[in-house]
Amino acid sequence: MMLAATVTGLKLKNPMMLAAGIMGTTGGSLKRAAQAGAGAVVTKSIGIAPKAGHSNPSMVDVDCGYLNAMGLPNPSYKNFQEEIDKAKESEVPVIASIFGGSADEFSEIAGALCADAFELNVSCPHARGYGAEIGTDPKLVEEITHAVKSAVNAPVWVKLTPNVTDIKSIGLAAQRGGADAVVAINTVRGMAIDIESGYPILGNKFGGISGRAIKPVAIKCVYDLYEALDIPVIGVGGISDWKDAVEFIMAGARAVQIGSAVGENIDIFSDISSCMDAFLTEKEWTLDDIYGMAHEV
Ligand code: RRO
Repeated sequence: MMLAATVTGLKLKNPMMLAAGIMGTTGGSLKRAAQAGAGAVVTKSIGIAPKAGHSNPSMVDVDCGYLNAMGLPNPSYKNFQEEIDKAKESEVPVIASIFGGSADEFSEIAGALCADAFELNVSCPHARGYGAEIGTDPKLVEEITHAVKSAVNAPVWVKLTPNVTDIKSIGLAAQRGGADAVVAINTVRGMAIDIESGYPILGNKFGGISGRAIKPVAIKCVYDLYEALDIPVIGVGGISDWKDAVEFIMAGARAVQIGSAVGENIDIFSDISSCMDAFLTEKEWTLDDIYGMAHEV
């Protein structure tokens, strides 16, 4: 296979990673995704203190994807290093997704964890004081990125929200703060209502959409960020087969992450790898050839 890729210095056997939030709470499940062929795995977002999350229902199947408002459930960084270490047994890079309410919280968590890279979650669409409430403010994004860069000796990725007018300005803020890459996109704000009762379905009333429905939104964000930034873009949002992954790379993604579709088929990583490899061989293209190809026209 000719799919090896280097992303912010991390060597990946293929550019398909497990996205944050899916199977990412235990070392065992992260290891399972790695064994299924993921080139790297990202943990569930981890914070300062243990958190139960929003009340149920916290996830619902909607047309073309899922709507979730999990509410950042996590065991806290103080109880998480052993899960990262267990995931490391799989010998693929393990990226710690972290969230906080301030630059100090982000750097406390990152400084205490040992991981191959950190993904800063400044993009959860439904968490008061966290996520997108921070990630829509370029000054805060720059400050947090800079603080984490000073606290760790590992690549720092910043995961962006699409729920903004201009994602490029947030990407540029991450770049100014010293980010090694940006990850685009987190879920798109959404809502569903039960027509029998007239009530919002989610316990939190609204949440974030993932899955097929958001792929074109993500492709446009990746395309715009590729043009605006000097650092690599990692694409995520609605990838469900190898053609989607190729499309993201052509839009300008150095690597991609897969979340919702893993729930239906854990073998998606190896399925995509073998089909992408066959496609590149048939076209006589390399990964580098298709990287950003859509910008050449
Ligand atoms: O836990 C969540 O509810 C959640 C997070 Br942290 C996130 O970043 N994105 C999302 O859709 N849900």
